[in-house]
Parts: sequence; C-alpha cells; structure tokens
Amino acid sequence: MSELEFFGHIVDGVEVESLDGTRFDVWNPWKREVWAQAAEGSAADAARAVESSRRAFDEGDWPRLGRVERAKAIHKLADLMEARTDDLARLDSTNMAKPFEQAKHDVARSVWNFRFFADHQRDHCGEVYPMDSGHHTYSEFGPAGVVAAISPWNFPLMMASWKIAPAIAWGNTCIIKPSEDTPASVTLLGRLGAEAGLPPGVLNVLNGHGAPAGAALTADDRVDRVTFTGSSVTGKYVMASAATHLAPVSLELGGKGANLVFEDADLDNAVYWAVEAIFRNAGQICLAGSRLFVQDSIYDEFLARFVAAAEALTIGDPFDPATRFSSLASRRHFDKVSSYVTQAAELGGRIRTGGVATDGSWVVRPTIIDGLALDAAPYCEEIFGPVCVVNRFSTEEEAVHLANDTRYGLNAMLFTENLSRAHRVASNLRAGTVWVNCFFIRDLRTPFGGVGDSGVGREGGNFSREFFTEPKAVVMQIRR
Ligand code: TXE
Repeated sequence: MSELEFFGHIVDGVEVESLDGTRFDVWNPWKREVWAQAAEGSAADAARAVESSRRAFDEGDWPRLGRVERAKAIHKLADLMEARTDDLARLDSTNMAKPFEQAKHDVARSVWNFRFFADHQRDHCGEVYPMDSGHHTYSEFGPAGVVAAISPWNFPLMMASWKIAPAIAWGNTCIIKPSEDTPASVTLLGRLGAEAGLPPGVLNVLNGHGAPAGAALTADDRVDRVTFTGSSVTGKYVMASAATHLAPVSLELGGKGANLVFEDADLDNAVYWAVEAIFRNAGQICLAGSRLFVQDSIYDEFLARFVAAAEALTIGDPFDPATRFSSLASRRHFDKVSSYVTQAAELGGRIRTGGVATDGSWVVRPTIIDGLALDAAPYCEEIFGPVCVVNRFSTEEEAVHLANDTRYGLNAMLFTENLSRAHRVASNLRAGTVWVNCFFIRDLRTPFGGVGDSGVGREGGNFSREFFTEPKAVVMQIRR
C-alpha cells in the first residue's frame, strides 16, 4: 500500500498528532479511495489549541505589534501561499473533487483575503466625536481575543481564509477547525503560517469532527469570538454553545438562492450565469441559484437553452483541464443529493436533464427539474448540489413573492435590462446579497451574510472590524 499523506494539528507552529494518537481517514471522492489521514481532535486537543492561542494573545507580541508590522507578516504568508498555489489547489481538488482550475482560482481569492484584511487594518481610521461639553471622544478598535473559526468543506481553503484573515489582521489569535471532510489545504496553510514566522499560537489548526473537536472549541469560555460557516442546524448548536459564555457569533449558514429571469433579460448572459450559479463547484455553494424563476413569455426558450448549456458541461476527473464538473465531495453528500433527486421524481417533478450517475461514481449530473409543488422538500430545502428547481412567474410582484417565500435569505439574482425594475426588485428581495445581471462577484469591503436561516451577522470590510474587535470609546476633557 502506498504511503498515505498525514495532516496533523498545528499548535504553537508545530505539527502534532492528537494527544491520544488517534487519526481518521481522508477520502478522495473522485477516485473513491482513502488518500490521507488526519489527526482526530478530542476535547483535550481542542483545549490544548485554545490554551496556546490564549497564551499568544495574553502574553505574546501579536496583539501588541504595530499595525504595519502585522500587515507585513500577513503579506508574507500571502506570498508563501501564492508560491504554493498548485500545492494548495491540488489538496482541495484531491480532497473534494473540485476542478483544478477552479481550485487555483480559490487559492488566488484566498491570497487576496489575506492581503485585503492586512491592508484594511493597517490603513483603518477610528472616529472622532467633537462634543460641546468641552470634551471629545474618539474610538479605538482593539483585538477581541481568541477566535474559534469553524469552516466547511465546499471551499476548504477559501472559507477558512475568509475567517482567519480578518481575525489575525485585527490582532486576534485564531484556531481554525476545518471540516473533517477536507482537512488538507487548511493544514498546509497552518504549516505556511509557521514558515511565514507568525508567532506561535497565532494560527492554530485543530483537525477532527464537529463533535467533539468543534463543539469543544465553541464551548470553551477562553474563546472570545466564534465564526462559523456550515449548515443552519449546526449553526444553532454553535450559537447556543457560544451563548453559554457570551461569545459573539458570526454565522454564515445555508441558502436556497432565487434567480429571477425577466422577459427583457439578455438571455445569453442570463443562461451563462444560471449555469455558473448552480453547477459551479457541483452546486456545493451556499450562494447557489438553486431556485430559478423565469417569466412566462420566455419560459420555454430559456429552459431549452439552460438545459442545453447544462448538458454541454464536461464531467470528469478534477485534474483533467477539460473538466468543468466532477463528483460530489463525499459519499455522505452524494447520498443526500441523490435522495433529493429521487424524491423530486416521486413527487411529480419533471427531470428535464441530469440525474444520478449509474456508474458507481459519486456524480450527480447537472440536474434541472420543473413542475414541483411549492411545498415539496426538494423545492424548499437546501440540497447543496447540482440540482436546480425551475418555476414560472407572470408579474414582477409574483416573482418577488416567490423569491422571498423561503426560510433562507443569503442571496438572490435577477436578470433584466430595465434599470428601474432592477433597482425596485433588488430593494424588495429579502437577501444579504443581490446580484443584478451577474453572480459571485465580491468586493471585500461590502457586507456579506444572510437573513433568516441563512445566518447571523455580516462580515467584510468594516463589518469584519466590528466583529473581530472590541470597539472602545475614549473620552477626553479639554481644559479651557
Ligand atoms: O455541515 P456542518 P455538513 C449545508 C449543506 C450540507 C449540510 C451538511 O446543505 O449538505 O450543511 O453538511 C463543524 N460544533 N452546508 O454536515 O455539520 C463540522 O465539523 C461545532 C452549507 O458538513 O454544518 C464542519 O467543520 N462545529 C454550508 C462545519 O461545522 C461543528 C457549507 C460544518 O459542518 C459541530 C457546508 C458542532 N456541534 C454545509 N458539528 C454553507 N453555508 O456554505 C459540526 N461542526
């Protein structure tokens, strides 16, 4: 048997086994074989990681380092990541079947997350409040303390970097627990953090399952902030656990994004983005445009073009440059997505294209379904796979009503060439982000987060500053 790669915990800049030596298997979902092992974190391993980050925060240099020096250190980490782009991308592609070109794109975005937040904290300004009483007040943004970050498997490196970057940039120390499905790239990131010279404990990696490892982190009263991306169900546990010691939480949870295509849309553009929005990353995106609504007059034409574009996607090995679409990230997830497709057919949905592969692979082909009732589970619930449910509408009011008729509210998209309609509908949609005639475009200064079951709080730019710092007001008397 070939030697398996190993991904340990990173504590105080050193890669270590679990305290009791336990490991778990890490799968390659495209090949359907175990390719690596990772350290299985216990509650004791979580406590060791928190102790290290606590020490680094309470006694170490990092929170007290000037903002310029901290930015330099983070840029150095970003340089190392950039130099290791192919290695980081290889790990995500192997670990969750993300097409290699897309994985490299994710690395670039992760690098940018670090660079952006390094500069954002370096260049930030506080505020001054002149007062008529002979005083003035100014604000300061000091680090909050120890941050527990828990990330998912769909963008293993990118989602972790999105949390770690603002956390450490603002002078906190951080423990990241990647998903048990995808420990590889985040562990390499932890190794690079040590190589970049981040002080011990500033960036610890805790591998392992949600329970006990993740749950022990959120329950630890030495943790000052919890940032989590994952399912809405787990998000509720995380929030309840953090509440026991009053740690503020930032939760980015599930979604069932609405995509509205009006009859005056540029159809080439709308078809292109409808495909990207539900089939990129095999639909394993919280922001996916998984509910598509098309205006009556263009319904048949749009659906025909959407189906044709979905069928044109090349399915295959994530390392083949021609591949646009590969298998789902794990056996467990394949079972979940497959069961929704089966259920949709049983409930009278018309499978216009796609369906579950029958070759034993963990592929669900790009799937488009219409004709489902509005209360059918595949229509209402987050499938988190390459499955788009399509519906028609006749008026703008109806489109907005259908889009908002969900427990989720992470994002929505709309396609129209009518400027007033674009602004009107964007304003009426209940969602954290609305894309008009595009999808997945982000400026890191903007608020990001969701409404309802899609989350609590916003991150990005100053919104991240509010979460990862303890803003302070300093009131000064001015002698007259
Ligand atoms: O998510 P979990 P899973 C949705 C998607 C998917 C479903 C299940 O619908 O099919 O969730 O995926 C850690 N305390 N999303 O089971 O359980 C866990 O180890 C602390 C949407 O993977 O939410 C992992 O690191 N942590 C989503 C992370 O939480 C716990 C991305 C996410 O796992 C924990 C992923 C606990 N009690 C899934 N239990 C998105 N919004 O992008 C688990 N974890």
